[in-house]
Amino acid sequence: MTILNIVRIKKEKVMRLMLHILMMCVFTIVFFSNSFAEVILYENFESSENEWQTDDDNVWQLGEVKYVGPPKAECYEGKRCAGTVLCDNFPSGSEALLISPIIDLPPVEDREEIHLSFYQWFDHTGDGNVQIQEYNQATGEWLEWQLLENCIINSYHTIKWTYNNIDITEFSTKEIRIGFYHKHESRWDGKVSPGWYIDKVQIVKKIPQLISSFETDWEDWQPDGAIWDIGEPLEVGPAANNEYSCHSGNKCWGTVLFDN
Ligand SMILES: [Ca+2]
Repeated sequence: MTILNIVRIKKEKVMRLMLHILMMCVFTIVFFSNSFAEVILYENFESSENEWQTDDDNVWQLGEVKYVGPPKAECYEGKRCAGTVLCDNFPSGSEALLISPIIDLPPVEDREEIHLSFYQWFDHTGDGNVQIQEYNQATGEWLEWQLLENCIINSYHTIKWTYNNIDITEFSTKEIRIGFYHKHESRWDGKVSPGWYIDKVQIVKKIPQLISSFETDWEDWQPDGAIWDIGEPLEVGPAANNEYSCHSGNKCWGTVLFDN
């Protein structure tokens, strides 16, 4: 082998290495630019200093859960959450709105979307929905509340804290407020219930991603109801086949992770 050949082979190896490094850089830039998320609102109600308000504080309250409500009186994140009376069932025939601070939604580009997400737990004998209100800069007045999503219709309950995600991209560039509306009609039997509990409310601007490891959160996926769950498979499923793990990592999706 001549010296010229040796130099040529080394040059080819260096070129291949540089091409590999270049491709890795391009992949990294594309991946991180796509997964970039701008958090516009993050509220877990852990601080008593916040700008949330209600039209009836005998119904919507912020603080620690006591006596009734989610299992073991646990909020989704931390020790405090929002709930329709934190230490008792809600009052019969009550109606109340929990209102977020004013939020400026940014503009979006290309495939960017803005999503409102929150965790909820409810055992409710009435109705509950999420609404949005837009500020009219021209008139200086708030417009009528608009329904975003019905969460509870005429009595329903969840087994555990569940995730909810709503696309609010159409309100991009608007000044808005989010409202959680609770309503209960007085019943002939006077029956009331623990009510509706909310925690970890977020508004995020990002390009939704198909790929997810489910190790930390639902990310851009969303369950419809309380059947699909994220966590460690226990008792049934992979565990029943002596496979005590997900395909990778510790968490995966499952249709009820602890039972059939
Ligand atoms: Ca909390």
